[in-house]
Amino acid sequence: MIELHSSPTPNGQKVMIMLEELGVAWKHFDINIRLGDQFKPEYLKLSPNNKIPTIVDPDGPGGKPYTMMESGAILIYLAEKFGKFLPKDARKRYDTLQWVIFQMAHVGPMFGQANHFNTYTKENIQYAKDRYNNESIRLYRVLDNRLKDSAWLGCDEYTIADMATYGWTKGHKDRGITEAEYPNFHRWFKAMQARPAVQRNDAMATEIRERMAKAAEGKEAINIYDTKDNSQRLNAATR
Ligand SMILES: N[C@@H](CCC(=O)N[C@@H](CS)C(=O)NCC(=O)O)C(=O)O
Repeated sequence: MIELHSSPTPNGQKVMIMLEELGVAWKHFDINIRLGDQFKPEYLKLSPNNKIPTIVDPDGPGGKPYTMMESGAILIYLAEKFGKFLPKDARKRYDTLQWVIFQMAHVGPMFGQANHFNTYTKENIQYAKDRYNNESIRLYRVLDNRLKDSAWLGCDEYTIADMATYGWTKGHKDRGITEAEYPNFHRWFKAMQARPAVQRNDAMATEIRERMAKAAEGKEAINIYDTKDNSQRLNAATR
């Protein structure tokens, strides 16, 4: 049984969607990043960068247990292990990998920074808001243009590139990404929502969030955005 040590954020959910699409046996181990579980020494042994998600495959390469961090790498690993959602045809395969890496390098980091400066910072830093919001809008245009030429993000098949990107794009309404202006993006988004594995993931994500909120009752949250504290937490846990 594949272990997913994670939290149902967009990065966690992309792996949940993949595991559901594959229909393999897997189990979610809750890592509550608000409580600082990612800095516990036992988690740092799995994920040295103190971030979710991480998987542990008891039957990894060479028949031995294998542990992995980084959601894009995890998707590629699972796709290769089970021979699904990363086409064998060279062109389609490299196209898909380009769009997985596009999500990892652009969509995730830029949307993440936009969320941070729009919602989580106490100060109103207009320069940062503009920079990341404008970049996010530009990335929606890139997605829409790609989906004008291609049924799915990677190629003409549903792949790990779609799974990687979907969760990050759920905030499109708040960003003013209208159906009239971004019709191809919306067509794709609806096709994603219609997938049974994506629907099962949404239900599971709600369940996990509720379970984690209950387990966190009465416990003190950390400020995960305080990079200085996080640096000290990592030092203390690994020294
Ligand atoms: N590139 C990494 C990003 C992982 C990441 O940023 N995870 C966040 C949640 S979505 C996290 O664990 N944050 C906890 C922290 O920063 O302490 C991936 O895709 O796996």
